[in-house]
Amino acid sequence: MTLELATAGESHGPALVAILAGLPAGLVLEKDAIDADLRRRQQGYGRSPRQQIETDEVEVLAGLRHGRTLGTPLALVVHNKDHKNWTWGMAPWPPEGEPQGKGTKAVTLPRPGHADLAGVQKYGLTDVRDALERASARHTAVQVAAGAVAKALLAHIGVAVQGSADVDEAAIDGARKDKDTLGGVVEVRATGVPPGLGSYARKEDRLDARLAAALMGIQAVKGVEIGDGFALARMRGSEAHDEIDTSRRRTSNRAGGIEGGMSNGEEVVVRAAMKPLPTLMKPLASVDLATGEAAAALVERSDVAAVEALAVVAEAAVAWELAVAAKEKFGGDAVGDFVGAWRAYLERIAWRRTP
Ligand code: EPS
Repeated sequence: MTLELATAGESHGPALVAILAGLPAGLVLEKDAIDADLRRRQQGYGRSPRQQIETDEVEVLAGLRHGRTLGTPLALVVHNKDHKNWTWGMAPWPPEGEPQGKGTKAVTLPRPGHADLAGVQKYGLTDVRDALERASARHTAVQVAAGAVAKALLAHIGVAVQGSADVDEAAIDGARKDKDTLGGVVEVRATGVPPGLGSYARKEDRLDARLAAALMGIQAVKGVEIGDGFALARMRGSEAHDEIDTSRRRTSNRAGGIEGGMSNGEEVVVRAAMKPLPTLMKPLASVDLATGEAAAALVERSDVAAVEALAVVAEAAVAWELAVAAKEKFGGDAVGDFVGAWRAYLERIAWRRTP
């Protein structure tokens, strides 16, 4: 069974939801490990005061019994604590009583760089909030929860995934002072990935294409590179490729662990570039959709920078894609089947992870 992920949830709605289908039975999950990743995502320099409202925690509604997966769809929920301030404005059903709290007035000032304008055009909306709530990066919380589950599965085959970000706190302080925002670059490294995840057979099978799509699917990501990526374009072939030694390992890793759309047994290295966040306290020029007049864009509480959060979200996205590719390769209705197929494969290709 293919590993599949479906999510739902708006930023200030009642909750974020994920359904993970295709997990093998008998996978032991630890609530603390999932919650630890949720906490990591909320931290980081430059985050919005919203993070003081939320203390993200996973709730499981289905697919788990006594901490072990049942091989049935796993349903995860992360509640939005801030919803209590939006019960009228974000009520799923027509709200009763007088408007109160946040989100009661229609947003008509689209922010350059956000989903606001194209969202209302595409879906025929009059209130930008109907677009921005789902477009918000808030729902990455539940994707991080799914990534934590993927990491638990990958741990059974010796694969570990870690994201990191370089953060310039002084630059973030400066941007905050100037009512501005910042982006940044994150890197994700996966160790223990055996050769042969993904395939050259079809473009949608390619592991690099899948990782790039997964990272591009995260809010504010505008660029992805695998290994030395763009720098490879300026090298000669003799400098760019990773030579093979007699143990079939590489003496360098400029390819970032992927060749021909498949993992090659080296560390998988990917980077994602995040644009500066588009909600500005000193807003850019826009149009008031209600009047058609020139106006400043919406000003709303937001992050100054979320690059450290992106490192955690990107780690989860890479872990999820690697788990999908590993499940595709090794199969298994029970965790033992999955691990058994992995062992047999490693024996056949005589591959051992580097220490
Ligand atoms: C976001 C705007 C801010 C961020 C939010 C993403 O939310 P709010 O408008 O409620 O302050 O804090 O991120 C999160 C809530 C989160 O948990 O990551 C946006 O517009 O994308």
